Amino acid sequence: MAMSCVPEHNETLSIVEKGWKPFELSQYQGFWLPLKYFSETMACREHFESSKDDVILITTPKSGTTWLKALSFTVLNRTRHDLNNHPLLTRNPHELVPWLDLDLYVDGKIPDLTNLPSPRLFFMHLPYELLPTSIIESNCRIIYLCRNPKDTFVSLWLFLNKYLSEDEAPVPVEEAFELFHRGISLYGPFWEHLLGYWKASLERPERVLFIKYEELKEDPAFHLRRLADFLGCPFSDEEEREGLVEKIERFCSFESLKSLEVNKIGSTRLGGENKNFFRRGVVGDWENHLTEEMIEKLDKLTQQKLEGFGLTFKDAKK
Ligand code: PAP
Repeated sequence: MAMSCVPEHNETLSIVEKGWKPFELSQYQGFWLPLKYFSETMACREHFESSKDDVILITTPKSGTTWLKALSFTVLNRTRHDLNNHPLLTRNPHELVPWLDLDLYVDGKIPDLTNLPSPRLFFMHLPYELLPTSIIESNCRIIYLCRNPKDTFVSLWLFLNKYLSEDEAPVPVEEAFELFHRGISLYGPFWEHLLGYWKASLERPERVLFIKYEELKEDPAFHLRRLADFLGCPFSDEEEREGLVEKIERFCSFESLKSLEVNKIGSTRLGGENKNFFRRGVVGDWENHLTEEMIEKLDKLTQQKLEGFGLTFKDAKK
């Protein structure tokens, strides 16, 4: 039975930032969380009981979440679902892999997740430092996907503007950029989000797989094999012979998913229109939206924040 849980954390939400429309963000332990879903996140942090077989997909918003969900779901369930009669043909990836806190701990109520088939596949945007402790303690697998900051910012800015109602003016790129650069963005600061998982992947590589969107784009088949190995279900010789890796690559490609009827209509449970999760799907679109000054500022900050940790991006347009 679902229990109600309304956590008393309001005293910790001292700073609220309204600029990143349509979500007001509140600072919590150094990160910016959407105020609207605070009860969901806190209930999940306090009550989620992880098992070591769980697989948790984590991304910074607009790093390719939809793609990672499609790939991971397909790889994990490949003996159960034939590609010719597959759930992704009729359901959006966000429907198949639930957002652990926002989809399942609705209004802070605690769901019963014990009957879900194993391995349970969930998704979150939470930074490593704010994960439910049971996720760390259970030693379950975490797959983290991130993307270069310039494309992430552009994708986020354009996506959030689509959420605004007709009477709300779009947020100008200059305003959104200023906030992002100051670290104020959904689940940001962006760089600290990356570093939390980057360090964890270096410390516990068998439990935390770190993937960059740009590298996934460059060689999806290589990363599909890496994903399957990490999940403990490597592609067999027979699957390799029949070209299954390449078939999954094509099946989950931007063009293929975007062209499906289900991804042209309808919305996710939280109100994002399915079609808005498939915009351009390329590396380097930032060149079409950012000024020279913005590019320089963001590159400089990224270098300052990440270089010492050996984390870099190949973000040039191909
Ligand atoms: P979310 O974090 O809000 O769930 P997410 O799926 O990460 O969103 O963001 C969508 C981005 O991934 C879009 O990038 P763009 O705005 O730069 O175009 C979208 O086009 C891209 N994307 C979605 N599906 C795929 C795919 N199969 N392959 C490559 N990129 C994809």
